[in-house]
Amino acid sequence: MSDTHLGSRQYMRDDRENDFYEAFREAMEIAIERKVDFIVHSGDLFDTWSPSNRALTEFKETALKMKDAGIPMYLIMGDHDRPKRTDYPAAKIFDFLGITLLGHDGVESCTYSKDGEEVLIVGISNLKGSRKDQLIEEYAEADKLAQAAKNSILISHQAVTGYLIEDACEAKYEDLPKHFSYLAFGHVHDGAIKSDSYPLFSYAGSTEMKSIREISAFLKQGKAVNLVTLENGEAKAERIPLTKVRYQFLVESDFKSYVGDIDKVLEKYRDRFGGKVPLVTVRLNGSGDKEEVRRALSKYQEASFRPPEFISETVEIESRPGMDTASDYIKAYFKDNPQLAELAQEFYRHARQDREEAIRWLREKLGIGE
Ligand SMILES: [Mn+2]
Repeated sequence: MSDTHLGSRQYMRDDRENDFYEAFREAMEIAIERKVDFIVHSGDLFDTWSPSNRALTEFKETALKMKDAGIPMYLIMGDHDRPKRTDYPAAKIFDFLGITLLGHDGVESCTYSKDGEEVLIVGISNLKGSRKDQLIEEYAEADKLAQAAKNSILISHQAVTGYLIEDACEAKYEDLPKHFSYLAFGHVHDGAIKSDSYPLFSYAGSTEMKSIREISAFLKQGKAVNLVTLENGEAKAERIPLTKVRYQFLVESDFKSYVGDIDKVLEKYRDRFGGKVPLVTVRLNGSGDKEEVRRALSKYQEASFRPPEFISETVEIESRPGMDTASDYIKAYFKDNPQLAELAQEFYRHARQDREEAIRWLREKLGIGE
């Protein structure tokens, strides 16, 4: 499994925080039910390198159950949960519960053995920024280790060509090690599996939707974990669907047709909601009565809605005496949405310090991105 992002509060909603815990618990229940020998987690266990006490506690409770079931977990850090500078990784706190964190500074390996069978598990935690150039060397070193083992797994958290837009990729698919039985990757949230060539390669994918961009793949293939069987150096995987993921929709429409468009998607997927109220983002083009839209959305029983987004409309700002700071103009621009004005101001403050950090902060706040 991968990218569980415990502690994520998408759109700053309580229900979304719970959804991530629930999806994680379901993944673990599958592991117990299917009597797996061990779990491989490919990074972004937590949503940040400094998780909330709630997120840590949720993880501890599940890890205790896994310990009772005799199922250890091997994992690496993703880009989200690798600590800055000198702090320790959060997952390392739980080593006494059978949690093994691999590859802090590069390739690290350990062996799982049971009934005379051995599996070499090699992990490389996420390498980015200046560390990225190290990646090819680390993969080469990992491949050397794999040559000497019959059954082997590589855990890595990077973007590989063919699975994300070219610009965002950190490694070429062709450059991945070839001697492993299974390449268990994390980072790309839309699950994918490539079983027509050796080694078996997979992005298990996130267990819940972290970004609005994951909606379309989710509607096609759902979210899942991989149940992997290793035998004589060959790996086979079965995708086991997660049934508790909350349905989300993005309805892009206009003031005339949005009600019909919302009804259409709800109708189409209604029998799959599984007891969880779906969450809908409505994005409207053109201009019209916004209050009327908010009223119409609040009448739905069957779905909950994020505040609607109104796009491509002209905003006129009236210039008044005394308006001299950027903050005054931001407030004037967002005059009918003080919440958005506050967000914009906060973003502006961050951006003045450090542009990259500001974008990261904003993505986090809005729940966008991997
Ligand atoms: Mn992730």
